[in-house]
Amino acid sequence: MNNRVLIIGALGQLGGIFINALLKRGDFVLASDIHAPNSNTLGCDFIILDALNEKKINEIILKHNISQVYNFAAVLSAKGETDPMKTWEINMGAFLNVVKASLGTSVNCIFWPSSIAVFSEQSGLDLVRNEVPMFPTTMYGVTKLAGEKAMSYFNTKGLIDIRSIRFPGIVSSSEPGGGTTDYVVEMLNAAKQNMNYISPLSEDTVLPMMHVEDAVSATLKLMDTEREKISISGAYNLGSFETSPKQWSEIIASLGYELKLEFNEDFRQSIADSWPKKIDDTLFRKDISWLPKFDAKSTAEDILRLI
Ligand code: AKB
Repeated sequence: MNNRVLIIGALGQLGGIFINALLKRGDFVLASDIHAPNSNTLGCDFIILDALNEKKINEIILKHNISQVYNFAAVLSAKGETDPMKTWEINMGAFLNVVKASLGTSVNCIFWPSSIAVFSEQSGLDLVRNEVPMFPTTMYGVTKLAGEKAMSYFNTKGLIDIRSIRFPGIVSSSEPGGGTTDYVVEMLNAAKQNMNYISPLSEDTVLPMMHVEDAVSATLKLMDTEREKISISGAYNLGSFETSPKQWSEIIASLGYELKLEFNEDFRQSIADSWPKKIDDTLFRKDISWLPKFDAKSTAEDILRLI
């Protein structure tokens, strides 16, 4: 049976590509966000919805007989540091309200993305395994870790089925906003427009990244997996490739673009320094039988083609 999916936070970096992938396989999709889109080219119905409004979420779930909720509403790592209290309120509020609004309804599964922001220097950043000490350095990371603990509680108690992946930096043609890894997309846009780029991270700062299509294929495969095959109650690590601003600019140059790169490190540098250089996602690949399709060069090439 096809799913009836509600996407919350659908106008962000991930929404559009998830909508397309879900529609393509025949799912019913209702997109929502706190603001209306500039023009509705989403390909599905859209509704204005504040992720903090539990009552309205519940009404929409009941009205449309929703079976799955993808909850993308969140303030990301860099923006979140400008008002940490508000970041907590929005990120945890959205997480809890979606869970509360779904309990006892037709919703049988929630997808809620976590992030590499849950990790810290204590996690062993050269190759981060799934279960390691975590002392996140941003409020965004704190909310992701708190959400992971809460989802683990709900899953273990059998209250509701919540699934999660710790996403690395996502490379897409849609723009990210407020993240520490945003430079990967910004640099591609600058190259395409023949502009210079000032990187907020130093040239050798290595972080894990992933083509958005790989993020979608991993998520849909996780959502399609029977619960018994999922060996953990919390979030999975997910990796694909690693890059630094310098390596990324060299890849862009190898594809025929002239990009003048300068560096002006800001507060995002210390966030990046507390994040993994490489992710060990053996557990996800074993449980879910998934492999990424793109490496660093094919990711840059494909996204440059799309923007
Ligand atoms: C961010 O940079 O905040 C996000 C993330 C890695 O979760 N892209």
